[in-house]
Amino acid sequence: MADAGMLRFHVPEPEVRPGGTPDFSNVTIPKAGSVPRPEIDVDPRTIRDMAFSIIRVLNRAGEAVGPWAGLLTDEELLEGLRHMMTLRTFDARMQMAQRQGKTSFYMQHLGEEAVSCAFRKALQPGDMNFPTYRQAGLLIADGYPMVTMMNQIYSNEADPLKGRQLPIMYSSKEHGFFSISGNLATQYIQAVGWAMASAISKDSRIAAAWIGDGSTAESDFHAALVFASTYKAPVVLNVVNNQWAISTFQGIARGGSGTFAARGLGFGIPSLRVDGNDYLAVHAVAKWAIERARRNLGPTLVEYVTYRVGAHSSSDDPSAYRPKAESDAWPLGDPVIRLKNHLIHKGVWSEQRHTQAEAEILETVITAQKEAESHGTLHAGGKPSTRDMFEGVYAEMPPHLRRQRQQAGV
Ligand SMILES: Cc1ncc(C[n+]2csc(CCOP(=O)(O)OP(=O)(O)O)c2C)c(N)n1
Ligand SMILES: [Mg+2]
Repeated sequence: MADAGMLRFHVPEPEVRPGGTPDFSNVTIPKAGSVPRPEIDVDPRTIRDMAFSIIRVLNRAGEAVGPWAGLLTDEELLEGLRHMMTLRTFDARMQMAQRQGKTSFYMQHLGEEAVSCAFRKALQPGDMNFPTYRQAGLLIADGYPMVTMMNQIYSNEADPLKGRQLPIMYSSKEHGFFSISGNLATQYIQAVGWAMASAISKDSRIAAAWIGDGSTAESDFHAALVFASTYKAPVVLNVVNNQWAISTFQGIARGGSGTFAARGLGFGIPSLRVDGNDYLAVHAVAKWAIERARRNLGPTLVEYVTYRVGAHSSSDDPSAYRPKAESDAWPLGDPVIRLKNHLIHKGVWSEQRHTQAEAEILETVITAQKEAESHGTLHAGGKPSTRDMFEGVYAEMPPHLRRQRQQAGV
């Protein structure tokens, strides 16, 4: 009782700092196949424990096991592997392009490829994602042209967004990819609002909201959950828990709730956790949640348990705040290697075909990059026209902008 009467202030601390030995012994990993698959119209009160477990399909031997397995054909799985490999190669090339000064900024998905690639395949055309900057797999897996993505990254003359957005902040209505906003968590309330509007107009398209672990600390996240639960909006509420928010570990935003999925329980929202490095598990859980939304059963909160292997962005150096080998110690492995091993186990893939696919994909990405660079990069070649800067915002241009445009001579 030495400090009776003296108040204490608690700041959660990560287990390990740079120089320490990575330790994930506090991350409880259930066996693959061990979490049941409830009926779509399950009473949310009966599955509250799912917010504290992890749905997994792929086991260590590369087998797909349990009630969430068996939804995808071999062809679909091979396509999924190709999407993830493409995203990884795209990332590596664009990261390098940033280092070469061809763009000002880049953000990688390393280790998180399964989340966005598998989720996209569970959606239908017309559904709308409200993504963050770490879900480019939604575009890659939907066949959005890589050249167009690169044009945006280079802010060149063929950039569909005309240099108005930060590199990687894509936008494509046709591909169900709402314009990315750098203001974290704003997309969560927008997704719920869009979903409500879809229901009000008696449409059949559902929305998917995306947020990172750190951004759940924003009040927009909580406001979105109020609206989603009260109005049973047709929306899937995705939380990508990659353990880090730049240099802040997930324990800060998670606070005392135990898991991010558990945040949904107070709102009566069915809340699941899934192995985010397991393509099959992500896809199966996404299907389940999307079907609930489409059948007017309301929102589902899904926490993807994964790990951000790369730096936060091209402006970040993680060795300043976490042990260098921490990603190697991550107990859920690598999503590309796990799906590759599964397909080899099934006899529909091999090391040799994988190496060959890597080379083919690299060639495709380089070809796209050459084409994009022919339209210009940050410091060389074609740029969006100065005139574009004035267009497309106001239906009728205000006098002060008209004057500025005249001054600029465009
Ligand atoms: C409202 C707001 N606050 C802070 C930032 C600065 N910021 C950009 S990314 C980031 C970390 C986000 O971490 P998380 O939500 O876990 O997503 P991750 O980067 O891990 O995918 C922060 C703090 C911002 N862009 N917007
Ligand atoms: Mg994060």
